[in-house]
Amino acid sequence: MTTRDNLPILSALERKVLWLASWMIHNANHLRENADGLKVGGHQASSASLATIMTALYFDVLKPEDRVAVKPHASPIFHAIQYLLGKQTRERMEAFRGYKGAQSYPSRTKDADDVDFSTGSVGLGVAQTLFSSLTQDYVRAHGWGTDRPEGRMVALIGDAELDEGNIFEAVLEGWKQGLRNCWWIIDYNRQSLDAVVREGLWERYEKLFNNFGWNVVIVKYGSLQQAAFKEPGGDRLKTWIDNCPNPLYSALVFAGGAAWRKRLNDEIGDQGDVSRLIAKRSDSELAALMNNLGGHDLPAVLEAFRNATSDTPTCFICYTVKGFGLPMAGHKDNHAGLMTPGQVEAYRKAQNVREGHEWDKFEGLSIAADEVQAFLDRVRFAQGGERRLKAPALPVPEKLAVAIQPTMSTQGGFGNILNEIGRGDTEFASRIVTTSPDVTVSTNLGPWVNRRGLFAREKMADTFKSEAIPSTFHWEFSPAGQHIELGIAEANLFINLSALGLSHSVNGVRLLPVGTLYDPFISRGLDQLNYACYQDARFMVVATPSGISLAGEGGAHQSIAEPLIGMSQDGLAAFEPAYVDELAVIMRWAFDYMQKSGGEVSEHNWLRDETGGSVYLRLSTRPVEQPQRTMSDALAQEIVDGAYWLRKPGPNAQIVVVYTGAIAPEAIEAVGLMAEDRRDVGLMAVTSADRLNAGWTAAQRARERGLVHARSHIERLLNDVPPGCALVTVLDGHPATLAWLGAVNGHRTRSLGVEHFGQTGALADLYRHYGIDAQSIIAAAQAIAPGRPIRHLRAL
Ligand SMILES: Cc1ncc(C[n+]2csc(CCOP(=O)(O)OP(=O)(O)O)c2C)c(N)n1
Ligand SMILES: [Mg+2]
Repeated sequence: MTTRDNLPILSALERKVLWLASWMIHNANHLRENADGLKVGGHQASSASLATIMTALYFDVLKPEDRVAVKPHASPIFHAIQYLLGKQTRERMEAFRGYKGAQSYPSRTKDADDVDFSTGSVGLGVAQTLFSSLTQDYVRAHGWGTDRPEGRMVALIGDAELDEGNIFEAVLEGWKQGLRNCWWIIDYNRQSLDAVVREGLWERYEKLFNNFGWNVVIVKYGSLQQAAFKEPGGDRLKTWIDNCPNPLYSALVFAGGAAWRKRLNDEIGDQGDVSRLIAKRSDSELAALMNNLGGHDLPAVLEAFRNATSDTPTCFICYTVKGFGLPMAGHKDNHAGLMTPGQVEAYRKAQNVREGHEWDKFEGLSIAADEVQAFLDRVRFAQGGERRLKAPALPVPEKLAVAIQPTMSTQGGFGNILNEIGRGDTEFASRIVTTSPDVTVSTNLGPWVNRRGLFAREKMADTFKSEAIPSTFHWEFSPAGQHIELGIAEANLFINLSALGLSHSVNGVRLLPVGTLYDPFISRGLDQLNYACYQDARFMVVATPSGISLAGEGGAHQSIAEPLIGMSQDGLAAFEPAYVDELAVIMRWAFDYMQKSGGEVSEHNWLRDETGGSVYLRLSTRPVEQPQRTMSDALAQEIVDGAYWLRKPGPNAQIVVVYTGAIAPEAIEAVGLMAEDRRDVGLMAVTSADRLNAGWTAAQRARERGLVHARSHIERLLNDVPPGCALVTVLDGHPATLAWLGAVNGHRTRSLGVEHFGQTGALADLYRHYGIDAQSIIAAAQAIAPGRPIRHLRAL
């Protein structure tokens, strides 16, 4: 296939794609109305900006193994292309932005037409391509998936998207990790949502990408412009174009041929050759010339893409006009602009599309339908079959071994469990990949890394080891290593987990990614975490240390909100165990859960366990005395379901203490101290407020829908609590995490937790200061369940 041969069909398709996208937007009933009752949204202009580039890519350049993150607002163009390729239905196109219709932003999980990577939160899809490329290298370096050709990971990027920091964090990491096979194509229309972007950014980008080892290809002039520059006076025109400020260029694109002529004549029109160059063109020819930026010129973009044959990461800066080909082209207010019905009508006629035939694929084309169809049937990108690959679930051992010391922390337990897994030569162990943003050692991944090594495509020895200097941790890199060490950027951690956690679908090779970080820094990567969950990546995030329990380590690192994040984040099952035997049960379950797909709600706990998801473990560095017990299947199930009775309340109980996590010793102590003055005090261990809450909500919903016998786990547990009994809940985190328990059966509830933070101190000082020590629990119990004074309550 040569460019020249395909050019007429490609340019017909380019026009068709833009028409279909525009019609789809015009047709959508779900666009927002503004105060004047006019429909806005649909991102017509933003889409149009990429019509040429995406036509060239999808119909010519891309191979089936390539993967693309499409700029969110180019979703209509993407869907139009998939429609032409027979992968998108007219019904979904008609329902664009509506219920079950084509999505406003390309969505892996909600769209039906093979979206490779979701986008929407700008910048994240971009970083996703970079980490997906690293994941591809990881998988292949381990000898997996080599039966498939290597793909390029391609991001289509709005220029204003480059203001997002995570893009640059990713570029830095990519350089460290030897990034290959990654294309970033910048839609350099010099417009953002609000306005026109700063001058000369391209030069900054060029230097920046070059600095990090990328090739930079600038696609500035279209073929009409290139030809005109060769005419006498052409160099003057080129200089004028190069010096024209962004807002002026945009304004003139919008204003059209006559405005171009006036401006050019005013500024350079008295100089012989260039005057003739301008004068010999009609207004519309002059507009076509001036609007012929590289990114709207098929020959120019095809040439740029085809010449990029190396695996060096490559950034294309393609000059474009936002809204190109449409009446709003270039206007700075066009972001939410829509064409008026009159404009659409004129556009329809200009495209030779008959009324009632707007959706017909070949309507109005000057090339015979069967010829276009034959071309579409041959399009390379569409030849690969299913784009969502599948990889079978890996068997997880029945039980994860762990040596439990009498006193240890959950973080210690985590390191110990992974270390035990790392000993084994199982397939399960070989598919675990750990990653951490410079907190590998301090989150206790060290023993695992010592066993399994760090990953790099090239071997790198540990100098301390080769110099025979004793050191606790081996720091050896090799293609067989199973830990990916990242720089301190939590955003990168979550996008890396997002990429690793989609490997089963992208590479057909299942990985079991485990990422560690400090709990408070979940907030720093929260949008990335949300993004990873939204595209249904599967991973385990282990956050430690957490809460004020890290005590003297740093007031600034005390996390409060994270348990609530764990509860509310869709696609993430959150746990906060107190004991290491609980953790072992939870991790075993989690490795299985991460691999599930599809299925129904379980009536046992009203959770959607069969659909699977990712898992968040909130762990602690606080050493806690461990219970001596054998783990029964029933207890293991309760731990996974979210709670169990450490001490069931008796029939006369006035108080039940409910705790989560590292605060267990204080809860136990308080219950012991109250026992002399309060009968039958109960103690409930909550291992997952998230799952308890979700099960409760789902069971209520089921009852409202007529399943009268639906009961969630927490409802069954609280049935053991007499109606007049009060609950005191406590955790090292925001009190709202457990406060809802009172609403389950209407028990009076006092919820203790941490609302303010920042004070360093010894653990006991801090627990007292923030009111989650045993005395505070007793005081709360005394206040909410008055009765005989509790003697062990000290006067405050
Ligand atoms: C993280 C994030 N912040 C804000 C937005 C809202 N937003 C949508 S598009 C856009 C500007 C996009 O400009 P650009 O990337 O240049 O694309 P263009 O509109 O020029 O096609 C903004 C700010 C968003 N989608 N994501
Ligand atoms: Mg832009």
